[in-house]
Amino acid sequence: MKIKDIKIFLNSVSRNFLTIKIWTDEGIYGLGDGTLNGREMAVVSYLEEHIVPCLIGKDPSQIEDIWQYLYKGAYWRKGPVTMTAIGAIDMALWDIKGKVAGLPVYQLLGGKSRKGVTVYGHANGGSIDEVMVNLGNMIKEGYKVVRLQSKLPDTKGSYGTLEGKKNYYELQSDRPLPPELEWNTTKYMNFVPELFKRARAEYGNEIRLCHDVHNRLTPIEAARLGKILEPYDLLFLEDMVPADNQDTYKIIRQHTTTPLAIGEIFNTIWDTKGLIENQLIDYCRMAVSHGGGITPLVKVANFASLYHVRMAPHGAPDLSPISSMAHMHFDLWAPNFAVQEFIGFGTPEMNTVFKFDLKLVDGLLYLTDAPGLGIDFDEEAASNYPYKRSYLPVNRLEDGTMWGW
Ligand code: KDG
Ligand code: MG
Repeated sequence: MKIKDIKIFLNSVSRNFLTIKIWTDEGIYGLGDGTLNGREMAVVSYLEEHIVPCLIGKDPSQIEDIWQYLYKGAYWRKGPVTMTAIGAIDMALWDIKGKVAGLPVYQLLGGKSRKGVTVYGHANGGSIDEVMVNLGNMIKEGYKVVRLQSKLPDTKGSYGTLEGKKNYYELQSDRPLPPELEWNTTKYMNFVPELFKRARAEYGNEIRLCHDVHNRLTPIEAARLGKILEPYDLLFLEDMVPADNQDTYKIIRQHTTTPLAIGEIFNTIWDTKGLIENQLIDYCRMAVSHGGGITPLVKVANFASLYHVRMAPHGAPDLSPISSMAHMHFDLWAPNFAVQEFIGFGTPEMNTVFKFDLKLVDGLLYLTDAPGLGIDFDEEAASNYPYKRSYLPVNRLEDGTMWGW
């Protein structure tokens, strides 16, 4: 079997998604997600100009060799654009392998380690009251783990909501230039404990809760937040500070027992190495798309398992349903999987384009035994939704200083 063609689709189906379809000479195809929020065209061009020509005629069953060829062979290793492009190819090759074998991908990885995938949903809101209502509804729906994010009072925009729209930033597709928002660490530090205090007072201690700090604190502020939140027993605090300097996590770790999660912007196992082997984190959030595919994520999981670090892959709305399905197979297999971020089954528009079969029962997602990744992509329906340039927001302190969003 040989790779005959690789097609690239960039569509704004509720938001921009980059999908690839690898065709073999035997009429089987595989699908991959190459979406890199706000930098989609860079991945398109990396694929079109630098990957596709090298793969035509290659044997699609040689997944490991193709991965090494694209990673080592480029000479220029790592980086989100390179690794997302490789990730899309890798997913599609696993999809093909599963279809050829007539088996779901989790079987090729070693079979199921659990009956279903525990997910965490998001309870967002423009105020604590609103988050509490959403949390209550999610508990009624059966969620066992919920992430809480609330808009900060008296600030211009805040992570988790989009002013009047109360929607995900990641789902917006109408920002031809990055909107500018405001950040105030003092207000945040005073406000967040109240959010979790209310959640515990109103819903008790059984529901598992988490929160995403989105890289907005300094190490010592992060250490303090972790300590303040200890009484509310979080499953994890995510992205307290960027891990460009992995040693900063030592400062946080020595002050708090609140579990720490990071990894959604990691591209290779090297981004995880120091954090995992020094036992500075508890959950690794690497994703199949931005982390270079299923092949390297399996290696990260195995490495993490030596240090009691568990996998909790990124599942924001800017990962396409193809990544979500690839995660499902990975999550079912990985012995040290913990929880999958899950934001629902997609918008009606998305459901005309991406076809898959998942069931959510009592906070666990269940997969069918369809071969490969178990997802299809309707090219014709997708062509109704042309790409629109769109950015994530940027953040500034009140005095105008650039900050992390
Ligand atoms: O594109 C950026 C998003 O993926 C990110 O903001 C989502 O932090 C995120 C999360 O944890 O889902
Ligand atoms: Mg995050």
